Amino acid sequence: MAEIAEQDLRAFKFERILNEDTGRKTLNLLGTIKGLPAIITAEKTAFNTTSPSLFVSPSEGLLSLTLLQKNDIYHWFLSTISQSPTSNAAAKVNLIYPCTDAHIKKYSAQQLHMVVETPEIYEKYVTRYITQKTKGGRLNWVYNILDHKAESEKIVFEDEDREVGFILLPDLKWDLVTMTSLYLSVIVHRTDIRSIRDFTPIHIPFLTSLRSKVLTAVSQKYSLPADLLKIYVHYQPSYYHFHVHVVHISHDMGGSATVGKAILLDDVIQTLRLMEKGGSLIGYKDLEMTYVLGEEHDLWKKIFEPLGKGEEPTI
Ligand code: G7M
Repeated sequence: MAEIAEQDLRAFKFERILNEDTGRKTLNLLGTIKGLPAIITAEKTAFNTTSPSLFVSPSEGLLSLTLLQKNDIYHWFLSTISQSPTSNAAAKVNLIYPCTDAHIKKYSAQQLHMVVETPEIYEKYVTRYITQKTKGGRLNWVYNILDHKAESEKIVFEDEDREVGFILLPDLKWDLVTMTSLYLSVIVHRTDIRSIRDFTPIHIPFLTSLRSKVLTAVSQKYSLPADLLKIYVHYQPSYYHFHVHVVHISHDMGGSATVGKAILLDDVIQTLRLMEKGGSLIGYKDLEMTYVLGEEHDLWKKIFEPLGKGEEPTI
């Protein structure tokens, strides 16, 4: 299977650059493989700090060096670094093949906008969008994980209970090696929660027990204490099956943990506790939610852009 995947990647025919970020050192390419659209996303990995003493070694650290300039006590070089795909990879490369138009939009450079989603907009339009997005195989990868058809060898922890259970495993963004960029996902077994909009105070015990089991599992497997982890959800998420992001505090991964997208799980639980005082019927569906959307996002194109022009949404 690994060989087929590699052959596919090598057969990639470049079409155009979708996005490039020189700060985060990432590159998104669109192309085709055997006539079908495909996206490659590449990200330069963090430095391997497991053997920092070897950093200047000409065989295991900095291989070749070219002095660019020297000025007083300042020297700057260009260098190649000893690398291997298993212990010290140069880049993390993801392939989405075949990809859909939605993937192409998601990975394209685009202008961002802040939007305010009122309970009415959510109820009237966004729920319709969410229903559409749960169809058509978009959640296949989630069900493959829950059914142990994919990634089962990477599971860190599983609680098999159908109601409160979940699987904790590495997110596809993690290189599985660099501890300071640790990135795990919690994918719940229950299928009735599409996003935090479905939460009411009834779910407080579910969320608090999930949080505590995740912290125990991460501490046992990676020896990482709770105060070194960011645990958050996305609104809007890309996939409408409830999942939680568990990320090392040192990892700065661009858009994923930023204001306008990420909401700390602790804040969700606190908000639900406050809502409980107002009656258990109140929930996240009753909040005004402010978040960031890219211009290519269907929610922008079909709902918020028309609303901004005083026009009827086209969802
Ligand atoms: O934005 P949202 O909260 O929906 O984030 C979804 C997360 O799922 C992202 O962090 C993705 O990197 C992650 N993810 C997406 N896919 C398709 C996969 C996958 O196939 N396997 C794993 N392990 N994570 C994925």
